[in-house]
Amino acid sequence: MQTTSERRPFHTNDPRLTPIAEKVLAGERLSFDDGLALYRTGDFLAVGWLANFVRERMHGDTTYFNVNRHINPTNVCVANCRLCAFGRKKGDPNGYTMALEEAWETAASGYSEAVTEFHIVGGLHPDLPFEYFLDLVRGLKQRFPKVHIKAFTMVEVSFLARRAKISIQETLRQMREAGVDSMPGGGAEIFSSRVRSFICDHKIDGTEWLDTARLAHKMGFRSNATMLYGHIENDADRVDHILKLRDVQDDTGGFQTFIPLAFHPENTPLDHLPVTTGLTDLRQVAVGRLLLDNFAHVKAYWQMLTPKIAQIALRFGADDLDGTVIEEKIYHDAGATTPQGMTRKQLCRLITEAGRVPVERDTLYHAVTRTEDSFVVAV
Ligand code: V47
Repeated sequence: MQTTSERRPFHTNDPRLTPIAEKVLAGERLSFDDGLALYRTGDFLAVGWLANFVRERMHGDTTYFNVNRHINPTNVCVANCRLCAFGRKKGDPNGYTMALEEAWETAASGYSEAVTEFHIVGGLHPDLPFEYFLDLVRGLKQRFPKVHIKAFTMVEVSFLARRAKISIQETLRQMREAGVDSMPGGGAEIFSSRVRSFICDHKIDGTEWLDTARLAHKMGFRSNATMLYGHIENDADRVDHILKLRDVQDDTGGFQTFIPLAFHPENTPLDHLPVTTGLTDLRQVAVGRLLLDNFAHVKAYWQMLTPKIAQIALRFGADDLDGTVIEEKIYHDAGATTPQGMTRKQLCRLITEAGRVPVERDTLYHAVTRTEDSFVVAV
């Protein structure tokens, strides 16, 4: 089949891709089987071409990044997930829990870069009361009223609700009152119960993750959605995961960004598994872009992909690189060798050299313009 995009004609030597390409070019929704074919075809560049076509139709050359700081208040966690190198059991000498003052100081130590977002996630601590997390957020809002607080995954929300013996709805209501503005996409892993029962058996199941996201969206929160790949899942598990996200998005429209996360096995009980390859990483970005026709953004999280693969991903469907990410811990505990942060200048260079146009954004994708020592968000 020969069709033209603005740049060059589409071509594939895999006949399975021809009807898929027709749907993509016509803006039609792809099916489960289309998703499987995109994973299984050997014509990897054709998959990338299609994802890039969609990405450019939605965003042109614009590529987003933000200036954010990660805060992980504790690594003490009851979940003991096989996928994780970050969590520690209570009493472990390498466990830590920040006093509130310490968490606020940690936030302040990155403020010189004028961050627009605090990204807060942590372990499921057996003893910390819900009030600790609310006070943490209240204190941040008081000290940094202009900074957006993206905090607590669906897994943490569900855990905190259970500990506080209140409903998920009431938990979300109190979080919002304390100052949480939106929620990160972590903890989704892979929704398949077969996989989940092996990689994170004590975590909420996929249905509960999706129901919590649905409820949060209906209460007005925006959130992200992740998919952890490169462990024991198969292609059908990945497609199933992505289509479940698409279903919730049809219902709520509350997801902003899809973020595929490559499994890093080092220092986890699954350290015998190989790390993902560049082609596998790029394919997740591309398939995500093609199946998630109702998601505005696909993020190439450079901390996990490496800056080099993330840069190429900007031509395979991604329109967002995440951010400066001061002090990432979760991947670095699992052996990531990427730097723990990047400056705005370094990120802009990656984007520009990929032939794209960098746009600094806030968490909700409003453009940010910088003055000498502050920032202004265009609404
Ligand atoms: O939920 C944990 C993953 C996630 C490992 O919403 C691991 O903007 C690989 O969700 N190897 C946390 N992955 C990170 C996350 C995230 C990151 C960036 C942006 C956003 C956002 C969210 O990291 C966990 C889990 O899926 N993870 N351990 C590991 N060994």
